[in-house]
Amino acid sequence: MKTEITKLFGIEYPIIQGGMAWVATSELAAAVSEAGGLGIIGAGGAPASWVKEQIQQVKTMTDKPFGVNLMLMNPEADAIAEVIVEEGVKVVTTGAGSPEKYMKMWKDAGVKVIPVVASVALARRMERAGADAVVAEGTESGGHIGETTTMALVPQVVDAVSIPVIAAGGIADGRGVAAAFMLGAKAVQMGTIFVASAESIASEAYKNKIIKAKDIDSKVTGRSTGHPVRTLRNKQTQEYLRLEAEGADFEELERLTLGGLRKAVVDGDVVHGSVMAGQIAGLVKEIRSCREIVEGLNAEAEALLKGTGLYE
Ligand code: TUI
Repeated sequence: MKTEITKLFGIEYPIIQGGMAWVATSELAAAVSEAGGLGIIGAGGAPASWVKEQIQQVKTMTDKPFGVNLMLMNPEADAIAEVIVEEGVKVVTTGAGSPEKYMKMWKDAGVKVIPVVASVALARRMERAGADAVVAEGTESGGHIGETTTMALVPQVVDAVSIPVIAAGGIADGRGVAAAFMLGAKAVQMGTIFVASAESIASEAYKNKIIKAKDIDSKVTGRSTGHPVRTLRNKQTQEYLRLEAEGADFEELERLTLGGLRKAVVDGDVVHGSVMAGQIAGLVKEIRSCREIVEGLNAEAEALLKGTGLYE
């Protein structure tokens, strides 16, 4: 399926991998890009030196386009923004804030800028600031989230901006991709399904927790602190939600989750760690290669959308 987004990035399929902290390493990004989607290195909270190494590694693994996600709360965000330019990265996505202060530097260097937004207001602001497209990310997503569902957010963002919109949140099969296209999206971004892919470096325990998850198994912690985060329920979420209900202060809650994602992804501690995943985890039933995922979902969506004129 060719769309404005496949043309903008020079990719085969309108499928983008989320820039997930700890999980979106060179291995995953290269596998998704090699499969014809857009692989993304997730800077998360990592130092700029790590991001630079990962970019250099992906270049040795694939000649296809790939991107970097800059999580804007990263203390080294300024340095990473420069690494992106120095390394000639073609596409950057951003999360958890507004990338306005880097926009001129990136645009001058010919980097395509795709902010992830959770509201119409931020989508509009990003278009005015010069964004090439936006990812409209619904509250079904894993990790740091906004309030509005994908079903409600995507068509409202599509109507509000004239740049292409990429839908994210709650998508993990061809039906989801087709639905996103019906809402006006020109591509999808997915995270959870790629965490559970063969090439993902996430621990077996993390992948198994996604495979075993049911529809109701995710919880949102941190609503009281203004940083809502969706993870699969475990001892950590239980404890967090109990403390939050008792009115615990920000520092105490932060202590509980500090280093939690690393614990789950790298150490495989899915009991006390943060198992970030979306509501669609219940639909992910097996571990597949990135190629099987990208080609499979594209084929399913194409069959469903045939004759709609929503792609070439
Ligand atoms: O960024 C994400 N998802 C993330 S970031 C992350 S790392 C993290 N770990 C623990 C706690 C907090 C973060 C894990 N998952 N998605 C993109 C996204 N951006 N979702 C929502 C937003 C967002 C929210 C508010 C973007 C901008 C914003 O306000 C910006 C402004 O200036 O108004």
